[in-house]
Amino acid sequence: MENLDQQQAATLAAIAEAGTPEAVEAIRVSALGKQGWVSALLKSLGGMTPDQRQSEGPKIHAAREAVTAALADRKNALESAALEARLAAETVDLSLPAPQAPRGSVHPVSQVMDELAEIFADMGFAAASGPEIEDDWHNFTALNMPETHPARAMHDTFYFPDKDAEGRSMLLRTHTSPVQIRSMIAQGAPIRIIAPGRVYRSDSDATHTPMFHQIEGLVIDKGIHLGHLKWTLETFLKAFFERDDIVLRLRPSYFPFTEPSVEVDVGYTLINGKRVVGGSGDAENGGWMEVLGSGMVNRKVIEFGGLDPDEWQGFAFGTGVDRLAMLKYGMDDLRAFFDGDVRWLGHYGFGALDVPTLSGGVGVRS
Ligand code: 2NL
Repeated sequence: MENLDQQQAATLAAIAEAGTPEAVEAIRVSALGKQGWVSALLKSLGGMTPDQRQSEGPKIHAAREAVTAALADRKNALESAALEARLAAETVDLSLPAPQAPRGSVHPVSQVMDELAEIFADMGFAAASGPEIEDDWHNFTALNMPETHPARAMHDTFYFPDKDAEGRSMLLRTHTSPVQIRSMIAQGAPIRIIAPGRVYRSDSDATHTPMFHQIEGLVIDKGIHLGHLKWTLETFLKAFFERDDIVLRLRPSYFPFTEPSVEVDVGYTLINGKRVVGGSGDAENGGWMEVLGSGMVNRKVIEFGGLDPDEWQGFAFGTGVDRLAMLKYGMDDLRAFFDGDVRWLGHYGFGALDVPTLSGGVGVRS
């Protein structure tokens, strides 16, 4: 059995020296493999007398265990060393500056909608929204627009081919007024809301796009009169254009949903051939520009909203967000608003963090 001790010592020494997993595997085969010396010794037990077997068996088994354990230890050690080497080689330098990702910008229409929401929130108006696919009752009938009203024609409105379950014609809303009808019915009075959003009309030329953005406002309460309307719109326009010298001109007009109806003009001054909002439109170099339509809510509309017009009165107004944005930020082509040209957006867009606030300025640009 000297032979066994020698072979075991030689094998353990070889294992200790093995530098690669392949070398460890070769030693395993030479010792424990079918032709290996440990396997040969185990087989030799079969030809021994019981006495020999009793004295040699434990030694042979001990040798096998010692070799097996040494192989496993060496394999583990080599694997950890390989992992350490990889970790050392593959470190990431977190202090390196990351490549600059392209940054988007906030579209002027979104920016102006945010400004409007901020200004009106300060006056106690909540922002309301509703479906862009409407039925003709909410879009027309409830707004006192009879079956014969020209705006109902296919020529002006995008209709869907199928009617809804109640037999109503379905269409793309032509204004955000149905949102306010829905609010009246759902929440009752008093009401102070704005309804900003996309609206659709079958119209397309240099100054009209089939989809555009509108904002409407609705106040319903007791004892509301034209004075409240005038103060609200004047306060809004001063905050929006960020000027104290805003002068309004109210002209009588007609809308089916308001009575009386007023068109609101704002005075501007021509500076280097450009219209700058502010000052009386009657001054030299001045002029008037229509910016809003409004009026006292028609009694019939209050009734369609489920309220008693002898108890509740109100005013409403509406205007185009795209046009407001053009006026304030000096863009002169409406169609560029919907082209999605990133160069245009890069020039006219706003930073995502330039959130409009009354204290910081609603129209800040960093
Ligand atoms: C315009 C004029 C206007 C309204 C919208 C309205 C809504 C309800 C009741 C009564 Cl629910 N009125 N909205 C009133 C007057 C004018 O818009 O020139 N829009 C672009």
